[in-house]
Amino acid sequence: MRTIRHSAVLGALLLAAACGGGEPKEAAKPEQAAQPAATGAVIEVIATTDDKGNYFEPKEITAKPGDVLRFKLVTGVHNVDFLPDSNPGKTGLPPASAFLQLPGQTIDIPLTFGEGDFYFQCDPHALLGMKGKVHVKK
Ligand SMILES: [Cu+2]
Repeated sequence: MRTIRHSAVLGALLLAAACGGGEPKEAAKPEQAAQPAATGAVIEVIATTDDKGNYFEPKEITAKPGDVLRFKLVTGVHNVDFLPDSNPGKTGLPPASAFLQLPGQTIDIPLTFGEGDFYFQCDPHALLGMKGKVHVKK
């Protein structure tokens, strides 16, 4: 009788040890579907085409983790892509966005993928220099 009870207690302890200590895993979030949490600043970046070319303005941004980059179309057809090739070693990058086609349309990208320098581009105009960088630091 005593032995059985001890085994049960020991088993429970082992189970607790096995379950404890792990990092809680974050559930996968739907990409760009949810409204960003209103904890950070919203930083507007325009995407436009004019006689200077195709460009983001500003093209260099400093932000904090949790801020939101709001890309807003002025003219032209543009997207936003945090290309993995331009961001070696970075994880959790957002997927390439859909194309903005209507003036005033926006895409919000919450800066939830860590600190550091992150490079983005408009895919069809990257070779024409439509690129930008966000420096994310607490
Ligand atoms: Cu473009």
